[in-house]
Amino acid sequence: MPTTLEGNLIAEGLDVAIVAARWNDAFGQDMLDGAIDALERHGASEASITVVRCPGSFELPQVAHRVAQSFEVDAIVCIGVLIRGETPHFDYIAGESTSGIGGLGLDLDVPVSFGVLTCDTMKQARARSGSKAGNKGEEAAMAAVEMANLYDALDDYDPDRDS
Ligand code: DLZ
Repeated sequence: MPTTLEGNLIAEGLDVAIVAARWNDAFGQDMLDGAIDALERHGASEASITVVRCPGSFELPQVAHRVAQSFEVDAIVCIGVLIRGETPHFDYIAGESTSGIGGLGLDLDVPVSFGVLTCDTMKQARARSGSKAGNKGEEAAMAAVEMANLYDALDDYDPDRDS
């Protein structure tokens, strides 16, 4: 049998920071609430969750980077809502936000999850922030928990232990 390493969904004992952008907060707040609720339902205490608010999705990578420098966390969840307008502005912000958050995950010692909606319409944003298509804030929170526990499992793993 090969060894399989994976992270569980137990949030007890994990310190998690949620960085949430304020743009389109009608949907962002529901995603933030979903993320907090998911963490608490999986064992995180209120005191172990820190919410950091920033202006827009463009700022998410900058603030998440600063969070990792400022205090100890086991994982960071980024939450934002981008809704396409009439100009290419959306594409520039979405690109920076996505590649910035992805790059951070590679640079930092802790996982950074991506709870950023990139929608063409408000209807799509509504569907993904707690109605028909689920709650992407909740999904990002659970991905962060799984990743933090996976990193712990990797840190503890010794391939030579049983040989
Ligand atoms: C400027 C802007 C626009 C047009 N649209 C959004 C959006 O849909 N979602 C979002 O999170 N932020 C948006 N922003 C704000 C930028 O992310 C950023 O905060 C500003 O350009 C200031 O740097």
